[in-house]
Amino acid sequence: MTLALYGHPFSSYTQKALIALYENAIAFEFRIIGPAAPENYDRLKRAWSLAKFPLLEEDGTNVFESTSIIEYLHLKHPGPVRLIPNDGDAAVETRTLDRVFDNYVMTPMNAIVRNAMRAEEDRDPSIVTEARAQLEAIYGWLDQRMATRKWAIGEVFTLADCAAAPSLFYADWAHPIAPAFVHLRNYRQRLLARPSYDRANNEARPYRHYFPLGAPDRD
Ligand SMILES: N[C@@H](CCC(=O)N[C@@H](CS)C(=O)NCC(=O)O)C(=O)O
Repeated sequence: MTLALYGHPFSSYTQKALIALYENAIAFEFRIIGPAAPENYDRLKRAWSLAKFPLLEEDGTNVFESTSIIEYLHLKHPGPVRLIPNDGDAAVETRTLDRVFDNYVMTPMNAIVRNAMRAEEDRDPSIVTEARAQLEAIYGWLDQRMATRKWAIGEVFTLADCAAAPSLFYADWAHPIAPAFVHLRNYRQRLLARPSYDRANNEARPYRHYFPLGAPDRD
């Protein structure tokens, strides 16, 4: 039985899935998407025609979308860290916060990054202005929320924190979290110190030069 994850160490959504694998020490094979392994990209493309990664493969089953990958791991490879709480209300809150981080942190952060990757003449400053405003709004909302919580939904580390770690990591690079948002900044630091994310972050270090806005000399 082989569990394989297709992705790239520097990819935010790959990191989200890696955190879940590392939290419960699940054995898997990492298959990198990149020029050195074209066969991995071919496999990804056959399994999911949009070729977005990560993709999880197990004995002929393909699971794409990072949230669904974590839901799959929760069902098929349960471990001591229950990333989806058993309590129904807490599970709804977890899934809501997972959507918040993907849709309202990761998406505007990606918009800024993708714009910077375009040729100079194709860049659109209005995309960046809008994305910065969206990030500023969600930073404020999250800062209030994190004033009374250790992790996204409270005392337990969940799927929502798997989404939060890479999204806040890169969002702060693209649009720094202001010092006034002290609760959010502290939460980001807690995420960075979590061993599962620390490992994913360290594995991504060799690729920091890929960050089109220039990676800051920290974190
Ligand atoms: N909603 C997807 C997003 C996946 C995604 O956009 N992945 C990026 C890498 S972080 C990707 O595949 N980029 C290459 C592309 O869009 O062709 C998920 O949660 O897995």
